[in-house]
Amino acid sequence: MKLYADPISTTCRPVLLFIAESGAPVEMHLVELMKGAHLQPEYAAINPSRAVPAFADEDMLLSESSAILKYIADKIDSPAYPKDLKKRAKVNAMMDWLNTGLYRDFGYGFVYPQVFPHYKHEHEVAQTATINAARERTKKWLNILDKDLIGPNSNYLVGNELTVADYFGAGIFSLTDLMRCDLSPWPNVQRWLKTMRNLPSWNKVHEDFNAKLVEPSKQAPFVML
Ligand SMILES: N[C@@H](CCC(=O)N[C@@H](CS)C(=O)NCC(=O)O)C(=O)O
Repeated sequence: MKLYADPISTTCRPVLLFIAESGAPVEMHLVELMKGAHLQPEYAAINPSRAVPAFADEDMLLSESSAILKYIADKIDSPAYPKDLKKRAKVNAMMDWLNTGLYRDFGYGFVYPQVFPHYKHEHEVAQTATINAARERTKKWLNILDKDLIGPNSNYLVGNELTVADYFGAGIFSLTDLMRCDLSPWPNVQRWLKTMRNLPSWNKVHEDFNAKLVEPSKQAPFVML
């Protein structure tokens, strides 16, 4: 198995973290976003969307971090992607919730227009309106995640077992380091994220992200959550 990835990417870090924690036999191929390696024709042949991560198992090519996580977990028979139909459905639901709800508003609406020039709106009014609307929607998602989905009794996003949904969510939440977010209004989210940060491979997997994005943005005048 081969993974094409860049650890600065929010959608690559969950896969890299899961591989590191599970010991899955996956060969890492670095695709440096900052050098535009993902835009080269050789990479477009692997992922026509020109985005990371991409994955290969023999002749099968796969994109989408969520699908890649599930595939690797199944391939190595990991309990992180439960076989039980009902448990698996809950993990799938959580990953879709994160991907199409929280990540859409927090990542694409709030963080990326502030951090990446190609996501920034040309007109200041549109930029401010996008960020403000996404910030309010992000808070709504965080309230739901904190009170209804994790709640005071669960250790993880889906009950008390670590699943691929936690890896997926942790990638999105590592963006809170970049944006210097105060998560104290959401104590259950904070507690869960602390558990994920304590995974043995967390620091190593987040080294490049911290050095290339978090550190250089320490003084950036971001709109706060
Ligand atoms: N839905 C995809 C998103 C992949 C994605 O957008 N990756 C970003 C990095 S986080 C990327 O490669 N962007 C390239 C670009 O913006 O040109 C997934 O989950 O894998």
